[in-house]
Amino acid sequence: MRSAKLYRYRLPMDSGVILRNEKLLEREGFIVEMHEQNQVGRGEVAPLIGFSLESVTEAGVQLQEQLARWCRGEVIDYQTLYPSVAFGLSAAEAELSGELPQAGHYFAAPLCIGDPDELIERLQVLPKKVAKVKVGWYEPVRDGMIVNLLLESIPDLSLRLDVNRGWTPEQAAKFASKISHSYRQRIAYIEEPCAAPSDSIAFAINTGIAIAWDETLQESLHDPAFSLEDLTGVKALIIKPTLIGSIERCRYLIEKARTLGMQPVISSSIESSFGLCQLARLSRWLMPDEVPGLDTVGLFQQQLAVAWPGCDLPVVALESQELIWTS
Ligand code: OSB
Ligand code: MG
Repeated sequence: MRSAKLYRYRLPMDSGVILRNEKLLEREGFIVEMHEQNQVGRGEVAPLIGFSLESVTEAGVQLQEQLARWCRGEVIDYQTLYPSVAFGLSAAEAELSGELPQAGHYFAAPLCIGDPDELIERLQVLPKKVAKVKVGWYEPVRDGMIVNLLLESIPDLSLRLDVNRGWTPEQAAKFASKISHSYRQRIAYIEEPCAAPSDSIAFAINTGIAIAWDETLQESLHDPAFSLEDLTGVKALIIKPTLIGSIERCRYLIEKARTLGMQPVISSSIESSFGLCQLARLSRWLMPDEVPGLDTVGLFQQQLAVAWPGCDLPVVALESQELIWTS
């Protein structure tokens, strides 16, 4: 006998969260709960506005349909589903079957959006000093000086930077001119320095600073003829399961990236603490040695159902959210 429950959650965000120039006041999504033979598996489905092509409403409709079919004993065909729905359902199935291990990689790379002093403090407690800094919001010269200073003051620090395609080739060159040549290897990668992928590749070649695909990967995946071979030339590949699809699809990409010499990194799409903890488990399972990019729980005012280790925001129970469907 199979049964299922579907919750719709709404969580207030910290007042300063801005996504693609829009203020994000509230995060909305779903938690599915699948029951079979006294076992339970849960998953989060949370399309991200401005990033996912499907809306929350569209995802909810598809999710409910799929759950009803699953309860009747049918097999879920992940290839035909929205990425957010495929990810959440596959996570719930993997938990139900016991395939998704409990242990997680909760030492995510701390995310620094403004204050380098706070970052230095947070890095003290980490086993591996890897941090992520959002750059591109200020003058490229100023960003370059701050990054150079961070690398100078913490000799075992490795940095991931993210520009979200914000620089022109000239701005990117100005940034790089402030980074000492002897530190450039310690920039693990810059995510998408320029608007055009070819400019980002040229930047990497000209400066010796490695780059990673994030937006370029998400966009390419919409092409039915997508092939990861077309995206080589970068050091790392940012895998955001909510934007990519089922665990199986993420796993395929991770393995393929490795054979092509790229470093896959599991990263957040601002899931709730529940979803983030599952992503930490997924990361530990599929990439035990890789530090994931999951330091986004601090963007919320509340956690949901499961607490992120070390986070002292209040945790609201799943039962406090709206139960919209049950079988
Ligand atoms: O810019 O990479 C981004 C989260 C949601 C949407 C876009 C982005 C992000 C993150 C996640 O930066 C955190 C991380 O990758 O470390
Ligand atoms: Mg990015």
